[in-house]
Amino acid sequence: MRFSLLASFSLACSLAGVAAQRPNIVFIMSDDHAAHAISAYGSRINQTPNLDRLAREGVRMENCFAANSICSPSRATILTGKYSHLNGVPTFNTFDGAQPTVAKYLQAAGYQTAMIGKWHLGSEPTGFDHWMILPGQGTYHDPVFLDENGQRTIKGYATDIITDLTIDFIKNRPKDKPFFVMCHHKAPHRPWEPNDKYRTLFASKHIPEPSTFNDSYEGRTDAIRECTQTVAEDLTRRDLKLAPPADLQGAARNQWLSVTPTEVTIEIDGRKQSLTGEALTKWKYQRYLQDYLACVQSVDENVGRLLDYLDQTGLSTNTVVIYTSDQGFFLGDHGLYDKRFMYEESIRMPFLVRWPGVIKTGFAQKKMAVNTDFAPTFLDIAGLDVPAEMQGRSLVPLWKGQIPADWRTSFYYRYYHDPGDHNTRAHYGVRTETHKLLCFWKKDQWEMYDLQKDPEELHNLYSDPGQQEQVASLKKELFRLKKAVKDDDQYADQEPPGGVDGALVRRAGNKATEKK
Ligand SMILES: [Ca+2]
Repeated sequence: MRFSLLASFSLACSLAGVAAQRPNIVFIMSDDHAAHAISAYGSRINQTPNLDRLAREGVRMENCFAANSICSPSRATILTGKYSHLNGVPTFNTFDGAQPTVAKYLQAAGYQTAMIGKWHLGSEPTGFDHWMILPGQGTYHDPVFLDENGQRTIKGYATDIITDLTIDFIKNRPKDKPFFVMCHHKAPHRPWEPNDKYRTLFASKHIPEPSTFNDSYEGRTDAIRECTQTVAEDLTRRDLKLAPPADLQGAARNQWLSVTPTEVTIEIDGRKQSLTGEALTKWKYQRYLQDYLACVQSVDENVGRLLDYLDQTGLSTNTVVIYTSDQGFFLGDHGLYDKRFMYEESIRMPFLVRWPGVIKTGFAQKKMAVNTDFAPTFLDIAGLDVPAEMQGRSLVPLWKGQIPADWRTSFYYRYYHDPGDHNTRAHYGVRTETHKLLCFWKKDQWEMYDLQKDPEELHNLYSDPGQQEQVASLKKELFRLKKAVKDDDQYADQEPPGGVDGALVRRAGNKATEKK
């Protein structure tokens, strides 16, 4: 009897010890930050020393993918661990906050939870002890934030402020609980407005064009020709930061800014020069990337600031820090900007993670991760079971260099927003470790790529007579996965009701959110 009491007491003590030691989770996510604009991922166009530090001190996931490459769907998938067709956010639909989320599970298990920054899911956040979000897209300068009690405008630059608010949360949290904070940057989303300190950082630099910048689209389906996300034709005067005539006001000014110019007059060494055609396209690329990369520079600086804060407070040793983006982005690749397509630059999410003393350091993991894995991973970090309804699995073993024997060698993708903002055709597809098959289902048009021989995805082999066995095998895998993830074409023809720019944006006022 005495022994058993003693045993119970020591068990209780050790459980309390374990509870106190549960790791904190700092999840930093930017918006539209392509992995190929991070030097740790081999960027040819910029340097990101603070993100590189995270890579050096932790693990870099080489093949982490968004299951539906746009903002709100990726966010809904990260919160629920489920594909769009099961979480109800295939495009820009209001997220049903009554459903289970990883924040709710962590909160119920004793974590202090917070959501700071860009939310873009339409409904008020649930499962968070504290939240402070941008309405809709929010603004880069002097942003309005909504919280549990109301709203306030904070002077300054969004990326700096979101970091400040994240640090404030960590500072003021109850110290007897582990914490989980989602620090979601607005940057580097369009319209790519840099902080003043970085505005001219890339102005005098020539940014090399990607090798596929002049892709002719030969052999591809109609989709890439029909989309309106090209650098050559679809960037607006607003995107290019062209100054409207001083006398234009209100609607007329907005109208002027939304024009996609076919001729631009610039001044070089005091002489005016008119740009058209190829010269204009090249100039547009420079303007786009100069501002995009300047926005990334602020993100990198602020990741460093957060890492420094964790170091100074001694929190680093028991805090998992993750950096990712809600999807990738075309940086002139295939002549495009934006995301949406199932091509590599769009679906690949940067994913860096540091967990001192537990996972590898300076290690690159090539096995495939999907954003459905994030929620199960957070639960695993917290020592919690993963509910069966979640469709991904924990990435923690991969970070230790352990590859479960049944780890995925293919993943399923589905994009719905057609015509959407960029006339991008709906499609689904499968990516294996060596190949990719895409189906633009509304037109029954297909593309197939050999990723080993053609990593830039320039040669559509779908109709190649020598590839029919490969095509058949990929089709079989595609429909096996579609069934396995319970995609019954729930949203193939019709979207669920509601949008992400509704009530919260109305509450804050239209000026609190930027135009897409
Ligand atoms: Ca995004």
